[in-house]
Amino acid sequence: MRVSPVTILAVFIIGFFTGYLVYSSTAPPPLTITKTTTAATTIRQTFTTTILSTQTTTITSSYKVDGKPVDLVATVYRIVDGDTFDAFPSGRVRLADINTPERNEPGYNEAKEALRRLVEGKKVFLDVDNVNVMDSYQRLVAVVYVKHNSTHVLNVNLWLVTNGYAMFRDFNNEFNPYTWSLYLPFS
Ligand SMILES: [Ca+2]
Ligand SMILES: [Ca+2]
Repeated sequence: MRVSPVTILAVFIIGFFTGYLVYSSTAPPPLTITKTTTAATTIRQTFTTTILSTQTTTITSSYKVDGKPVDLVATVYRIVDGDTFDAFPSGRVRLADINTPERNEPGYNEAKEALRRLVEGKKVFLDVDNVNVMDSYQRLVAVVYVKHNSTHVLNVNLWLVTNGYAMFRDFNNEFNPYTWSLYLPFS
């Protein structure tokens, strides 16, 4: 039996489309790329937005130091030096308006150990500088409070100065270190 070229062509075309239909119904969906942002960037953006706007979003905690709402509560997991630590979710925190000795300067280790005893592994209550939020190294600038007892917190920045581990350095920001009190009521 002779098969005409038209029949062969028709079978070929039908086969091609059948194959395509089977492929298109079973092929995986096109790859989509989801935009991701690192956690640190998200935290910083959220926090910066919060501080620079109205301080009324969920990040503002319900704790109060001296009757004023605490800007951020964080847990310290690493001491960097006498005036800097890493905490979650705040990221790196630089204690406002004080300065401790740099590495290889006298008093460096003592200041670092003093800060470690005060805050390492603990929950800290941060009053973040509303004026600049961060310094030029992207560290959150804050007055740091830690629980002293059930009714009061300790101003860590001031404690380091009064105990000889740090000096005041009054930067242009929200804080005036000469008005600080060592212990403040906490609720
Ligand atoms: Ca503040
Ligand atoms: Ca200041």
